[in-house]
Amino acid sequence: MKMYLALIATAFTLSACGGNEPAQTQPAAQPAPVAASPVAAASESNAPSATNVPSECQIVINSDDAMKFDTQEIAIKSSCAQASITLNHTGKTPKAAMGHNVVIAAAADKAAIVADGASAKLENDYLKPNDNRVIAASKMVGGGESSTFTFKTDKLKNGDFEFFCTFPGHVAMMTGKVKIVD
Ligand SMILES: [Cu+2]
Repeated sequence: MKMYLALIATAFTLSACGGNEPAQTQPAAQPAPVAASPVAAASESNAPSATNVPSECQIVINSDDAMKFDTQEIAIKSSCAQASITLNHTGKTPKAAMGHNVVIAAAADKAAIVADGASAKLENDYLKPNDNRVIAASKMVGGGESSTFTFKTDKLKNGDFEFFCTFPGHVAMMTGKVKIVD
């Protein structure tokens, strides 16, 4: 019986070693793959900000090195008193060259927020500090980075609202509507 167990243990050890070898030969500098489930990845790394937001009120937006968001509309359910938005940058270009953020504001305030943001420079994520026209905003992210923010939706009840990126030159390509839907 002891011999039998020893054989099993030996076989297990051998198969475990065999399984580890391919992983060790992979280049260490390989870029991390984009998370298969952005929502799950975001709630892990940003748990404090999204903990109280139901999954149906959690929105994921992807952006890339081609200066694009993967959606032109953010639809927030009217039942969501709070919503969270996770912005993923699936590209590789650093923030200084191809940074993106998501800013939510009244459509009428967009141009002025973007203009003041350009003056505020990258060190302020291209947003004027304490700009009270901004309803909510993510951090500026570069390739491979993500940012999650949570906000109350009550300011979105009346009027036209948009989301956009304030990195200089991006707003024409990177903007869309924010809507409250049933
Ligand atoms: Cu951008």
